[in-house]
Amino acid sequence: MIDLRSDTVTLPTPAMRAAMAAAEVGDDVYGEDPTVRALEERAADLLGTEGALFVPSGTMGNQVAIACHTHPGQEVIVEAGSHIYNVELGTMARFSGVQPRVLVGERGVFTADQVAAAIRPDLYYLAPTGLVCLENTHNAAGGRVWPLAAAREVLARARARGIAVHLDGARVFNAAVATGTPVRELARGFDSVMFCLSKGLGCPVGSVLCGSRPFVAEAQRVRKALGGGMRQAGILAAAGLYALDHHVGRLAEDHLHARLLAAGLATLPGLSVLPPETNIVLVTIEAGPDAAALCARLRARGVLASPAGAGTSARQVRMVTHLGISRADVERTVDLVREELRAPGE
Ligand code: TLP
Repeated sequence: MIDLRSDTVTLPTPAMRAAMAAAEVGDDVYGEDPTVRALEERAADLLGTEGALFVPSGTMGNQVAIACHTHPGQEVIVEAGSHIYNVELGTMARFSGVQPRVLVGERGVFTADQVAAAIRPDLYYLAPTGLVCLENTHNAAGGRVWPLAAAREVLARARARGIAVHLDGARVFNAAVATGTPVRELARGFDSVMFCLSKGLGCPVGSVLCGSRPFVAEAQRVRKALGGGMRQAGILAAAGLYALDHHVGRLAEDHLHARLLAAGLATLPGLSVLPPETNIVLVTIEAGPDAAALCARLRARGVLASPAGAGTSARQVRMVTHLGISRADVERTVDLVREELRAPGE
């Protein structure tokens, strides 16, 4: 199977498994796992923050951050297509008692003026703005990189109003590699940054939440409250350390494969393809089968892809490149899509 549904489907390589098997471990709830500690130190160093916390998933990292930065009854400014708003089960309402304030960005990117206009004035009958969230790269916008200047304007405007800003950086390493910008530059100024190890970096499990020392201390309490205290987690953290050593630079290959895939698909009649900035290709089927039908036909031929919008889009298909996808896989996928777009029997 050529699995393009997500970069979450990557399997640990033999070398990563060897690093996991060799990991020195201890009970991390007692703070005694040296490999977890090493990963957290490494992450904090890379992101330029005082501390970091290993969490089981990106969703938990985002939601722990929201719980730490806000109080019940506040609002959180999010982008309309963001993962936090669309694909995290309304958890900010369930666990933090806050409501989203939704801004419609231009392909995932909103402006500092939009943020300034959405921040509530200090009137006792309004829900105070507690947090602003950005997503880099923006998943639903096809792995779009947040322009650094635009992010910095948002950060400055929020800071001027005393409001914290969290970065959902599930794929921030893709953004760093695509733009040649050190990840600490992309993280600078944020009050917290979550990045995922279990996406393009190829780990089986795990994300890291980075921020100041007091933020990480509170995040550790919230993680435990949510059941995210893990014991001999060094076995997972070892995969993270391995990935940070060996799987960051190679993301450029995934980006090249995404561009090749997009270019190949764009030549096919009936398709329009958003030129990818990183590893996510969004294909709109202007004429032909709908997204679910095309994905079903491709599955029967050995290619897995999903309707976009976490399965909600009727005419858009998402294909994600990752370390399990070769150039030959990309070429075969283009050939199979060409064949399957034709009506049966044609
Ligand atoms: N994204 C998954 C699905 O949930 C859509 C994927 O296949 O792309 N932030 C962003 C930007 C994400 O894309 C994701 C996962 C998360 C957070 C959540 O990470 P996990 O799945 O580890 O909870």
